[in-house]
Amino acid sequence: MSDASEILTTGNLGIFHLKRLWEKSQGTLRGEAFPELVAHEGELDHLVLNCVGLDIVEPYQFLFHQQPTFAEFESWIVKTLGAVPSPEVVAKTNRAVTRFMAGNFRNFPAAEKIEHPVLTPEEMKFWDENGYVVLKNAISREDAKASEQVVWDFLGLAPDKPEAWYGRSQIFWADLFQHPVLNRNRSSARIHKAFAQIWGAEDLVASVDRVSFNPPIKESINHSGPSRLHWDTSIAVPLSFDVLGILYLNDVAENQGAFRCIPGFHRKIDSWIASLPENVNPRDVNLEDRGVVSIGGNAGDMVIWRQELPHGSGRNLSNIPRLAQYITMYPPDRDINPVWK
Ligand SMILES: O=C(O)CCC(=O)C(=O)O
Repeated sequence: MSDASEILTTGNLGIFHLKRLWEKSQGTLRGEAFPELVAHEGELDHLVLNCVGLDIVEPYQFLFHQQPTFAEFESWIVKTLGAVPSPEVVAKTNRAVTRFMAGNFRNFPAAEKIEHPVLTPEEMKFWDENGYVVLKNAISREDAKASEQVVWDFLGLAPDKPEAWYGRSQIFWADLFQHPVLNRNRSSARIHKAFAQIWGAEDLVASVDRVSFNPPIKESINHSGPSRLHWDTSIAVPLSFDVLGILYLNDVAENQGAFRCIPGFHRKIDSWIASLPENVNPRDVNLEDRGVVSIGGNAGDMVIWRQELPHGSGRNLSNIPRLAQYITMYPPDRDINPVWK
C-alpha cells in the first residue's frame, strides 16, 4: 500500500498516521525515500503527535535511536504519556487527520463567536495593532511557581547556587516536555480561550514544546538563546497567519532576558520585504533599530505573538534567571505557507 489510505492504517491505539510515521522513520534508516502522501506531510506528523500530547523531539529520538517495532513504539507512547490515549483524544486526533487529508485548510483568523472571552476588547485592539498581547494570569501564580520548581528540579539547579547555572551541556533550552504540571498548563481553559479569540476558532490543538532557562549573562558569555531577532516561520509572502506563546514561570523584569519583539511589524512585513534589494535575505538584516520592545511580566503571565513579528529572547542583564514554558495552540486546518523562505 502506498497511497494516502496508508495514513489511515492503525495499530492498537487506533490512531491514524502513527503507523505511517513509524514506517517512515524506520525506512529512512534503511535509506528508503518516502514521497509525501499528502501535501505538507511533515506538518501532519507534527499535528498527530501534538494531538496525542507529544512533542516531536522525543518520539523521533526514540524512533531513530531505538529502532523499535511498531508495537514497541505504541507502548512507548503509552509509557511516555502515563496512560493510554482516551477515546476522546483518539477521536479528536483522527478527526484532525481526516480533515488534513481532505486539504480543507482555512484562512485565519476566522470569525466564530467565542463564548466567555478572556481578552478584553481593548486587549484585542492592542493585539490587532501590535501583533502581540500579554495574557495576565494565564495560569495562577501558584501553578507558575510549581512549574518553575519542576524546571529547576529537571535541570538539577537551584536559585541560590548560581555557580552551577553555567555548567549545563544544553544552553538556554531544556528538553523537558512531559510533566503533569506542565501538561496542566497546556490544558488551561484561560489560555485556550485567549488563543480561541485570536484564531477566531474554538477547535484548537495545543503544542507540546520545551522549556527554557535564561540565566544572567556572565563574563560576557551569551547564554540567552535565540536573542537575535528572527522569524520561526516561512517569510514567503503572503505569510500565513500563525501565533506563538511564551509562559513566564517566574517574575520577569524587562532586563531579565524578557521576550523581545517589534510591535506592529505584521502590518508592514510585506512592504518591507518588497522594499529590500533582491540580493538581500530579509533574515540577514539587523532589525535592532526598528523599535524593539522587551516584554516583562509576572509569574503566570503569557506573551502571545504573531509569527510575522521579528522576535527573540533578551540578554539577561539582571542577576535572576528567567524560566519559561512555550505553549501555542492552533486549529488543525490552519493554512500552511506552501513555500519555505
Ligand atoms: O524565549 C524567548 O524569549 C524567545 C524564544 C524564541 O525566540 C523562539 O522560540 O523562537
